[in-house]
Amino acid sequence: MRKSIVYHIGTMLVLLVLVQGCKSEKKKPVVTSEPIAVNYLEETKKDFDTRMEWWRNARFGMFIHWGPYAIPAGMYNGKPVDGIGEWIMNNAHIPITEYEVYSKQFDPKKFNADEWAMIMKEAGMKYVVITSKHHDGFCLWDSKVSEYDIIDFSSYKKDILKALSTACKKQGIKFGVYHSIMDWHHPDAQSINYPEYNNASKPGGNPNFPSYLENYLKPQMKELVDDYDVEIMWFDGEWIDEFTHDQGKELYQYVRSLKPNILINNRVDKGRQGMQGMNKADADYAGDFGTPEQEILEGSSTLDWESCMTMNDTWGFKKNDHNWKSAQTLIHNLIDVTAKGGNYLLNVGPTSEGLIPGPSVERLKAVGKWLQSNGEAIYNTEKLKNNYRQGNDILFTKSKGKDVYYAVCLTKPKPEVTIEHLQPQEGTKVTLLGSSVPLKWTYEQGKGTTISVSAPVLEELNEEYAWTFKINGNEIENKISE
Ligand code: H79
Repeated sequence: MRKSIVYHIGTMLVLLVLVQGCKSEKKKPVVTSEPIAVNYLEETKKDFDTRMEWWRNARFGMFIHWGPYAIPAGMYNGKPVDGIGEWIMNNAHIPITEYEVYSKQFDPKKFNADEWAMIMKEAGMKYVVITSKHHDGFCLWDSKVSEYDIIDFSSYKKDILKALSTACKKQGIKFGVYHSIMDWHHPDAQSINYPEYNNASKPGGNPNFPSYLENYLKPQMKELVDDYDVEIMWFDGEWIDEFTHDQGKELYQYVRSLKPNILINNRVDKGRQGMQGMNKADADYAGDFGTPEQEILEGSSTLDWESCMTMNDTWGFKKNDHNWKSAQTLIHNLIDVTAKGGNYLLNVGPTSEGLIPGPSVERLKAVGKWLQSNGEAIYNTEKLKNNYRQGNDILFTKSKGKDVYYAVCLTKPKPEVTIEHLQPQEGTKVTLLGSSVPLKWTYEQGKGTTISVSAPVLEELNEEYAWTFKINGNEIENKISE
């Protein structure tokens, strides 16, 4: 009986769909060969918020700088080369044909995409951005418009991006690529800013740059978006003279047209103000988020932003760079960025063999361990309306859409801690993340919430980096810290 009702309903639905189908078939406008132009720069705030949602909730991602520069690893002719490792071609003035020898040799036998994805996962990272192509021009996938790639040029001959994209998908990690607009290898892109790789006799830069954009860069965008599940297109090298604001807007439109819900950083256009990374206000620049580099915004921002940072002093691997930031610094940076409404894109520079350096892995494990108990103060959070911090030692975050607040202490809490900016709901329990023991608290108007931190609770937590109070309640509006 039931079956037949279901069957009949099913038949009716099919008929309805058919009838509807015919109706809409009749009404269809005349089809022309012109594509329907959508202006992706005129998105509603609601559509923008929807597109940005996963990224805003993710907070923490891995940046990977990897390419042939991992072979010299900061050394040239037996001497150390100053500066960031992936710039060695420029900094040591290495001729193209000589640099190509590294590219040929590139053969990372120990690369294991699943291991990398596991390192991200255990670190609590929710997305990754890897160099599909850095300024040196070498491509980590089998690009159909290039012979200068991992399959056609190097000894390795396996598609690195494909392996990583697949491995990340298995772990639920979103995949993004860093793609340099500046290209020191492509003859149509070598720039006047970099005379070693340019015919400096051409004023105004490389006259063939528009052809490079149309016939090389854009086809590469299509390959990456179509075949690698790219969710973030992270441009760089946009400052060269050849690249214009109009080309930036056009490139943005093009990449969005390939995948309307993709995210694109502000280096797709010319708006970025140096290393601070946010856009200038003098024009309508394309790009979904600002990109402070090696720094964190001074205060919070209502715009979307992501701080990218190294763990030592280089992006691409340098064998002599041992200047590692401590796990504590990395954790404090993540908290600081989160409280100010940003994301943290933390870099690793794998070796030429394909290994993420031990000191990086060690630190990422410590961050991951901290996030295991404190993650709810980071993921799916928003900044507070009035204050993101109290003094230098306490930072605030808030669960999205809930009256749940977090006060993260960067130093070990004293037996009594007063949180000036939060008021707990009556009768609510205040805890430290990682412990379920309720802590005694009192609230006094004008002073704030004083929490008694019991010594055994602290001891049992055995935390060394940052301590998070969780408070159901509300924000006190009259205190402005910045
Ligand atoms: O990929 C990594 C580096 O190789 C690349 N960006 C990160 C993510 C990079 N870092 N530093 N640089 C490139 C040096 C570029 C500096 C400058 Fe400029 C370019 C100085 C002047 C032009 C950036 C744009 C700062 C001011 C304008």
